[in-house]
Amino acid sequence: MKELNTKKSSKLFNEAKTLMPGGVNSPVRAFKSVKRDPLFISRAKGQYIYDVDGNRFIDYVGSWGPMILGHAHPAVVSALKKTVAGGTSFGAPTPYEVEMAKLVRKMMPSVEVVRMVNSGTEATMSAVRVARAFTNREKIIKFAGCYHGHFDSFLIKAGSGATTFGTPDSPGVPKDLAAKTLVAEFNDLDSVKKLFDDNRNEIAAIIVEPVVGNMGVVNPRGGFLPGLLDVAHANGALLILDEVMTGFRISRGGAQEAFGIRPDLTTFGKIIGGGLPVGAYGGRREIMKSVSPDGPVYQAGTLSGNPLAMAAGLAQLRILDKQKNIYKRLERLGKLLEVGINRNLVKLGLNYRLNRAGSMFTLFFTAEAVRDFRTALTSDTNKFAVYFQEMLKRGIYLPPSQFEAAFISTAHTEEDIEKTIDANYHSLMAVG
Ligand code: KE4
Repeated sequence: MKELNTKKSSKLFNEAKTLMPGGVNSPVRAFKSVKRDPLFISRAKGQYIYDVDGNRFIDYVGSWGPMILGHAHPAVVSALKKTVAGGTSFGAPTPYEVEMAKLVRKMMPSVEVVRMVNSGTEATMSAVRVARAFTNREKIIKFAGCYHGHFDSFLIKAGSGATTFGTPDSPGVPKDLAAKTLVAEFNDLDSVKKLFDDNRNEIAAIIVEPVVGNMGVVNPRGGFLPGLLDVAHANGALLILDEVMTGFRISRGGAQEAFGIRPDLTTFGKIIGGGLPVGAYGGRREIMKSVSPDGPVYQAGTLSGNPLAMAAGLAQLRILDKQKNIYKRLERLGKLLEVGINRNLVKLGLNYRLNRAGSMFTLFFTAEAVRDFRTALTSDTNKFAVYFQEMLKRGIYLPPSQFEAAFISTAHTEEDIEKTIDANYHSLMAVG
């Protein structure tokens, strides 16, 4: 397979590295784990992205989730054009925010009251602050392998075993704050119960990715999510569903609709902004009324509810809310890809594992069923790096890490999926 011409990207990357940490504004974009320079993207349309060297790729990153309708969707572009003509930010309430709050509540009825912020991290850190205030407790439970943004309380690695206190997973995180984050194992309710037994009346909340995207895609076992809600409530704690990735992605009403559970708080990001910086958190009215200026829990933001971001998010959400069969189409494309890749694995006598949740998927380079972080880590990341580069040469742009979710959009076609299956076959042969 011929090598890609990415000279302009590499020239830009060399300059970027003298200006920004690692030459990027978010670490995963640096392509470190796939052992090549990142591509600098000039534009995107529908399912395609185009790099500065003129290469075109079928895009399965979709800006890490927001682009569920594909890039530069006409409804989003025209909403932005119309809105920008009237100004970009007022630092005052706008009708757009009312519309957005109403639509979020309609699509996710557990969210009785919602606050807009500017990123998924802001949403999750604020939800944890509210949970700590509402319960008057300080500890939280998260799961190994789940990512909720870069708030200090989340940058924690499990102590030895999953039952000891968290320790910082990044310099700069205070040890005594880290100790308030307890780490359990995803899909292991007993590991959660033990933490509650060992920390009676001290745990404010459990925060969980209901379908994990950040160790690669890992689905909850039957009963796990309802079990979390029960064990949280039995111990006077709240359940926070981090739906930054799954919200409006795996179903119209996110994971809470797909799995039929009503969390106390939900966090959002990505899709809700249509590609612009937006996050949100919300839930039960009695909890959210503690948020300033109704209540004493302070949280604020200059650009929260920004009119441009609201316009883009509303344009996208209204289509997801109204257009019939969107999620059926995403499921059909996802299934087509899953069947094709599994057929390739059988043909090649390979036992790698494909996990999928609707239009989110990850091919793990391991023979073990991937159910949690421990099994995800059995993947061969060197093989993944070779696979990533082989797929890139064949015009397929995957997330540049074994431990990330890939995303299909409604702009992808059956033909794109067939092309991807074919590229997958030849790339797997190259990996061996
Ligand atoms: P942001 O602060 O990046 O908007 O959202 C943080 C976040 C919170 N919760 C979940 C479930 C998330 O997936 C994320 C962010 N996801 C990563 C991709 N795995 C963002 C990509 C990046 O860090 O550049």
